[in-house]
Formats: sequence, structure tokens, C-alpha cells
Amino acid sequence: ATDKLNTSSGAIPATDKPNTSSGDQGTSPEYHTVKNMPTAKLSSGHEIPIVGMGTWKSKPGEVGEAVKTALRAGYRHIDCAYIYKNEPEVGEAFQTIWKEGKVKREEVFITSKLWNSEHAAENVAKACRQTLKDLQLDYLDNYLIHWPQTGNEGPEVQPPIQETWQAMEKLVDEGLVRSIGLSNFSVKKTEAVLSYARIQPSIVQVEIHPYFRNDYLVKFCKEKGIHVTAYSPLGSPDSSAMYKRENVPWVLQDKEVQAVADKLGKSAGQVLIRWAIQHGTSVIPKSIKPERIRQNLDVLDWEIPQEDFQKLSSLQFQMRMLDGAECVKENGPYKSINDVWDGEV
Ligand code: NDP
Ligand code: 1BO
Repeated sequence: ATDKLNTSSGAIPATDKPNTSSGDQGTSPEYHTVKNMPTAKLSSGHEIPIVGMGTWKSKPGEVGEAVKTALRAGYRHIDCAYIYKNEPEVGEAFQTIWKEGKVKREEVFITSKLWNSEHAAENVAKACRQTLKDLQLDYLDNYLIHWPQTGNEGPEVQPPIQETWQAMEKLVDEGLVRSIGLSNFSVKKTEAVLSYARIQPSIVQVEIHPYFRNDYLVKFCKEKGIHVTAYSPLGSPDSSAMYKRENVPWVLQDKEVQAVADKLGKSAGQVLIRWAIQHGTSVIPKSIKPERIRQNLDVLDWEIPQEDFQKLSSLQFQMRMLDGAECVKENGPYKSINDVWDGEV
């Protein structure tokens, strides 16, 4: 069966002690191992580690260090995208890690995303090869259509998503990509892809946290054997779109989240990441701070008690922090935010 978390119980060992001391001759970076990182089996047959690290808004000069810190701390899943404009630096960081010899390329699940301007069949392989070049990789573990739009005018997305999906399937045929999927697609838009897919989407990546549970989509994907990855699991507190709104509460500062954190002796961030795991998704918190990068992975050997989990899973306030306003165009296929998400909440 697809999308089964490979965890037999809630008790998952967390990070082990370092397997290298800091400093053979004072220079070797310290590495940690994570025993039994839970993975989910994808419909492609491959496995995705449940906790990964995001790289959106990680600036030049920061993102490479963050990726190296993450891989040395035990992360084996990194989320990238062409539009984050930092893939070359991430690629340099990968090279450093492979050269240090403690982590092999095959051990790391690496995602990237096709940008909106490259949906035409003839551009898809070109875009993917550019990302592979930038990341200095032979293959991607996962390649997603970033958004279901191209910015065109007219009533339909042009080129149609079907053309883009068929080009994505060819990337799998050619061995450039192991799994393919969708990002920011509604149930309705995902269903449309399923109706013509020769290779079904393995993953749908969308916003999910206790202030936007996205349960309708999560349930749909579960029924269809599509794995879900939760992006912005901390509510994307550095998202400019969110800042533009007035009086938007931060899930990181929610009093129920904080109460659970206090009760368990964890941080609010850790509670949100653990909530995502118990909600049945993989999760890709972003940080550039070494302490937080390590803390965000320390979510595997403890659980949110059921009663508290239910409380966090029924918070009344529900709102997308990334509402897809950029997809809305007066003369385009999506004339309102409602069109972008097909009215689904
Ligand atoms: P997150 O919800 O992961 O929040 C990141 C922010 O939280 C940063 O400001 C970070 O600051 C801070 N932070 C990190 N850890 C902690 C902690 N333990 N306690 C308090 N604050 C913390 O936001 P993102 O929107 O970045 O989402 C995560 C990733 O998901 C992205 O980086 C990207 O890879 C992916 N994504 C994909 C999208 C898509 O369209 N497919 C859309 C949005 C995100 P600092 O760095 O200073 O620690
Ligand atoms: C516009 C990029 C959103 C984050 O993936």
C-alpha cells in the first residue's frame, strides 16, 4: 500500500550521539545519525523521509550553510525549487557533503519544482536539466509542478496542465526524476490530472498547519494513495504575503500550541512539526539557524498525546497564509482566489 508511514509504533528513536567527534585534527564537522527516520512509501515505489528541510527565502550566503548543517544533523530530505533562486548554492553544499564522505547522494531525498513559466512541453526537460545542473545532481527524487498556472490570459491554463504532466512523465522515463507530483493543486485540479495520468502523482505538496489543516485534500490524497507533504508547517512567519495582512495571528504563538509545548517541555515549533507527522504528512520546516535546524528534527521520539492532538486539530481559526493571490488575473484562468483553490478549504 502506498503512503503508509513506516513506523510500527509512536516510539521513534531520535538523533543519536554524534558519529564523528568534532575535530579529527580539529577540522572535521560533527555528524549525527537519526535512527529509524520514518519514511512513507510512494506510489512510485520510492520512499520519502518524513521530516525534511525547506529552503524558500533562505538567502545567498545562508542557504548553503543551512543545508550542510541539516545533512550533518541527520536530515535526509531537502526541499528546493528553481524559483527560490538559491539552487546553485544548495548544489555547492551537496558537493561539500558528498566529499566529506559521511552521507551519500542516494541517501538523501531531494525535491525541486518546475516554475510556472516553463510549463510548455519543450521547456519542462530544459528546466529540469537546469535544476539538475544547479544542484549538481544526476537525478531528482521528486519534481513537482509548483503552481497550476502559467500566467497566461484566457479561460484555460495554457499550455494545458495535461501537456505539462505528460512532459513530467517523460522525465521519469528518462531517469532524470524518480517521482513526480503537484504543488498547490486543489482536489479538483488533482483529480483532473489523475484522469489522464499514465504515471500518477506520487506527492501533493500544500500548505498545512493547525491554522490550515487542509483536511479535505489530505483525505482525498489518502484515498488515492498520494502522499502529502506539508509546507509552511510553522505558518511561514517570515512570509511577506502574510505580513501584508493585518491582525493575522501566528500559529507559532497560538496559546493552545504553546500550552502543549509547555506541557511536553518542547518548543512551539517542535509541537507544530510533530503535529504534522501525527496528521499523516511529511513536513519540511525551513530554518537557517543551526539550533533550530537541529531542534526541528528532534521530533521523532515523543508524541503529542491524543487529547492534545485533537485539540490542535480542531482550532477554529483556519486561513491559508499563502493564498495564491499571484495566480489571480482579471483575464486569466483564475479570476479569484476561489478559482485558484476551487472553493476548497
Ligand atoms: P515555515 O512554516 O517552515 O517557517 C519558516 C520560518 O520559521 C522562518 O522564519 C524560520 O526562521 C522560522 N523557524 C524555523 N524553525 C523555527 C522554530 N523551531 N521556532 C520558531 N521559528 C522557527 O515556512 P516556509 O514557508 O519556509 O515553509 C517551509 C518550506 O516549505 C519552504 O522553505 C519551502 O521549501 C516549502 N514551501 C513550498 C511551497 C510551495 O509552493 N510548494 C510554499 C511555501 C513553502 P529562521 O530561518 O530564522 O530560523
Ligand atoms: C512563490 C514560491 C512559493 C514558495 O514555494
